[in-house]
Amino acid sequence: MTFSKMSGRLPVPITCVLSVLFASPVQAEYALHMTQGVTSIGRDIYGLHMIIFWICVAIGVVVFAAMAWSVLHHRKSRGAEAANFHESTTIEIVWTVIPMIILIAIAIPATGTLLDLEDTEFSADIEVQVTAIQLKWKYNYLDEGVEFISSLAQSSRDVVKNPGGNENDLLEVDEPIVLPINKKIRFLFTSDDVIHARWVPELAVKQDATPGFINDSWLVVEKPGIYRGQCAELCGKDHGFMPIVVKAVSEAEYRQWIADRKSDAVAIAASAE
Ligand SMILES: [Cu+2]
Repeated sequence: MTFSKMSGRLPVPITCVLSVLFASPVQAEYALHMTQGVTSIGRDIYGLHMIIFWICVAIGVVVFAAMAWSVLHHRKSRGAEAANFHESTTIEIVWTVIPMIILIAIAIPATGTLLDLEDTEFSADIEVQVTAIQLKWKYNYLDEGVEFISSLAQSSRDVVKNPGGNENDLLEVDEPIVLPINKKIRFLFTSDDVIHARWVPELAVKQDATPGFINDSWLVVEKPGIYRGQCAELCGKDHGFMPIVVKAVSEAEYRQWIADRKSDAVAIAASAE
């Protein structure tokens, strides 16, 4: 039976809800679920999220089923009378032990993922210092001596006057950060002015960039592509104009990009003399 045939027999409000839930174009537009991303850490966080989500669903089902059953079977019209008791040791033990078991079941995988997030061995292949500046991102490849500033692209600035038309409106930068895939990259975050936060959903970990402090995170990008993010901390009047574009490429392309950057820097220095 098709949905349209089936929905013809259902009350209007139910049809409306079913249409929203099952209409595929609508599902495609409403990407409400978190992304698995393209990093191992992203997948771990997604897995953790799903474990906790299903534990919450199970708790919700049990609690609401018990409530519904109690309301139906012990309603006043059936002549039910409320029990009157105090200090039941059994109940107190049950409602202490069950949540404890649930919390331990959540804490074990959560601690594992949290420990994974901390790069305690500092064994990165590449280290990049990321400095937030209202309203730009400065990247410094510490082992390469390559440093540059990435800010909102002119095409995105023009969009402010003439909005619409491009799905990446306000999400383009003049100089994207380039990273090789399958390499362990360690980021060191700080800020030159106020607190910013760096968040590229597909690269999973969100980190604050705080003046006077260094926060760090690490990742291994597993898939080449362009990944977009934004400053995720209200950092000033134009906070919404501080996008991030990450270009993940093969190692050979990354090496070539680093070499080009270095020779550009040499050429600029020579022309300034
Ligand atoms: Cu910011």
